[in-house]
Amino acid sequence: MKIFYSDTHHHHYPSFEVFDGGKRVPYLENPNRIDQILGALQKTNWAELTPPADFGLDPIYAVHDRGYIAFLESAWREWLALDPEVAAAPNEHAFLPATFALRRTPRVPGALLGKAGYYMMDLSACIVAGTYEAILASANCALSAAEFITRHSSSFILHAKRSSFALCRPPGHHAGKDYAGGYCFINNSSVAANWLASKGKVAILDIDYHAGNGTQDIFYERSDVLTISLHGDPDFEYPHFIGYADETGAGDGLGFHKNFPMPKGTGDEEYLHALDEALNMIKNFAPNYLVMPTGMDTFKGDPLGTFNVTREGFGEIGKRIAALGLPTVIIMEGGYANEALGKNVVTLLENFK
Ligand code: OKP
Ligand code: ZN
Repeated sequence: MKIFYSDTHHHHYPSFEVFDGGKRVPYLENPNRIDQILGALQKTNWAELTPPADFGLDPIYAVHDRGYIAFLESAWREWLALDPEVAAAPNEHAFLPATFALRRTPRVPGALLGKAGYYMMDLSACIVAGTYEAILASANCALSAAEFITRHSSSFILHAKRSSFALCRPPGHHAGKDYAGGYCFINNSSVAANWLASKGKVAILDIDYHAGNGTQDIFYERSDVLTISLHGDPDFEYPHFIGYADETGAGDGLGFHKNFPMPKGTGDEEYLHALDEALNMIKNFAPNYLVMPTGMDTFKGDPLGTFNVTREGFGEIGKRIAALGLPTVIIMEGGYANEALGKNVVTLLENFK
């Protein structure tokens, strides 16, 4: 199986994030996550690691606002120039605002901190020196994996050969057209799905524990991309303001978005029940391609999750999705139980090789 990976992600490693209550904690979305997954993949005999190609900025601008991307590109440099304390010890700092745009108007403020409060939704998408470089490499992994399935889907009979894995970091599904949040900056899955949409119908099935709010926003008024997310109910869980069952798309996109909010303690059986309903929707939509933002934070004991999905559960989830027989791009999102992460990813991927 083709796996698109770049070690550039190591350059994005903020020394902290800010949790609820203002608590500074070590950055949970850390490089070790991906190192664990790589380690597990390297023990298999089927993982073909490949560096991503450079797709340039156009496929990113096709999804994201140019002013937002310009902000991501220059924020760290501007912050360094503004604050001598940061320049003196850059590794101990991360760029974050403390004032947020509650309900936004089209006016983007001129000041760097004003822009930050406008373009960021929380205190987890910390920007450091290597962030911009890492988010471009991450998006290029997703695009390369998408391109791979278009090149190879017609020439192989076995569906297993028609899938690819983008080992993305930073993740993407919380990033909207013009905002960062939840460790996400560029919405890798949406960039890949939008790129694929020029070649056929696309379904996005988000199985990360958290609602894919960015992806929901980006495709909410489109009928050519079906978006589905299974997640912890935003009534108790991050991202709190989006991901509810009654959000089903708008305009042309009405009926082309579906959320499956689920309660704390959701285990394999309940999860698979919701998944079957999602899979039926995908069958009815009859897409040419499937994009699968994949988080392992539904795993029992994940530090950011409340579900009890087991490793066997991941095997069954992968089996049922692979049974759709669609050319599939699997894109790494969350999962923070680092020691279990590698085996969990491999268990899911085994179904697509
Ligand atoms: C990213 B992904 C909880 C704070 C939540 C952000 C979580 C982002 C999850 N106390 N912080 O979907 O795995
Ligand atoms: Zn998550």
